[in-house]
Amino acid sequence: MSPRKTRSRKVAVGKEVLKKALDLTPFTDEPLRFIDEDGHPVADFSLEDVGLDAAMAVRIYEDMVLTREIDRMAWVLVRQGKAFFHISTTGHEGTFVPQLHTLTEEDWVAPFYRLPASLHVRGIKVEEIFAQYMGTRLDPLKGRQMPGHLGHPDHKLFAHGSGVGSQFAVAIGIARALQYRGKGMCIAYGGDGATSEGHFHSLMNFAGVYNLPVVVTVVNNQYAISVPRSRQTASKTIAIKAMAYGFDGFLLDGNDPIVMYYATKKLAEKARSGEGPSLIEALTYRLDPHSSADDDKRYRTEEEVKYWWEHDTLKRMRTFLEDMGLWDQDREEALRERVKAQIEEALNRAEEAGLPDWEELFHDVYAGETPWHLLEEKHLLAEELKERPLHNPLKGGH
Ligand SMILES: Cc1ncc(C[n+]2csc(CCOP(=O)(O)OP(=O)(O)O)c2C)c(N)n1
Ligand SMILES: [Mg+2]
Repeated sequence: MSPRKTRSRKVAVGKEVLKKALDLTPFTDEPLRFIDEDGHPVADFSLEDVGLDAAMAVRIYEDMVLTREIDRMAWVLVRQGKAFFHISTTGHEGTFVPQLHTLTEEDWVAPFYRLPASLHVRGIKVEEIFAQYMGTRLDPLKGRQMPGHLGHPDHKLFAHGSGVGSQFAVAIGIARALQYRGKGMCIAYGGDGATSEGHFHSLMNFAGVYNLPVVVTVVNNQYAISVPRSRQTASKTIAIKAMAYGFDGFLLDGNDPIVMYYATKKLAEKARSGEGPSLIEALTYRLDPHSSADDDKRYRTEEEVKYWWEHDTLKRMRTFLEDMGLWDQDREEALRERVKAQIEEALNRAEEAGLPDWEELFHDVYAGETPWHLLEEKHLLAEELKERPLHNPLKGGH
């Protein structure tokens, strides 16, 4: 083929890709996307066409960078012994940040452990995120949860457990309650591995039967610790599973923040207006090991990880903004400075707050009187702490 023919074919393919994404086509074999794997638009479109304006496009990128840097700092806290565990968000920013930006104050989030570094988008303070990683006084959960299991009563984010997929079951109740009240929707998150749990079936089934206001987002980062997606399900895609439950499923490029924003905005509105549930499969990649207790070299190749770092969602979003004339090196440097200062300040506040009082362990368990067996345990612990005081790895503290 001549170079001109090759180019015109590329343009035609690009237009087809654009149309499929704009139409929000369900059940495709290839992920819907607006930007290619390097970040350039797949065809000509304006920000308006994809429901964005310049301020929101820039905001999404800035929040993705902040999310990345919070996450990198969390790894440092583990190495310093200030947090005992970390589950990384790195690589998932292009999924979570734009999605969270489409939500209103009425909406609920049923989270899982992959989200925390991005939850400032939901209005949670950066210092609260760091405090939760370290379990200090500013932690909304007062150090009683594992690091990375953030919940917040003021931001309609419930405190989830560690059991894979367990948040799906809670999302059924949340979505049903919102349906009764007639406002808001619930975005329910889980990984590719979580789709093998019964809770996923329960949510999908009730979502279809009751027409629940829920957008189920399966973050397909292609692994459940060491188990690859191919060992999780023989389905061609995860999105296609929605067909059997009676509603639409959408395979999206989870590292394309533009399509994540566009699709989630539309599907969340659909849910809020009583038109029913949707399933999103966000195809992405976990750039870090599963957690600070994992060695990913044992189950995936360096070449594979390198490929995904080269097509990092942050790079793609930056390239897109540059193509749109919204970003340059000066703005990048100014942003990096701001984020660095913000992180330092938030981290200091989180750390200087010190550890919560040990008595907190017994608070908020029962609404009424503390039952006798907890009082007995409290007494025993008080005795033990006299002999062996708590170790405090933080610089502040009480
Ligand atoms: C019921 C249950 N089984 C096993 C585990 C251990 N575990 C924690 S995370 C995880 C992997 C889940 O993978 P996925 O759902 O794909 O989410 P990802 O961690 O990849 O984001 C496993 C097996 C658990 N927490 N709960
Ligand atoms: Mg996974």
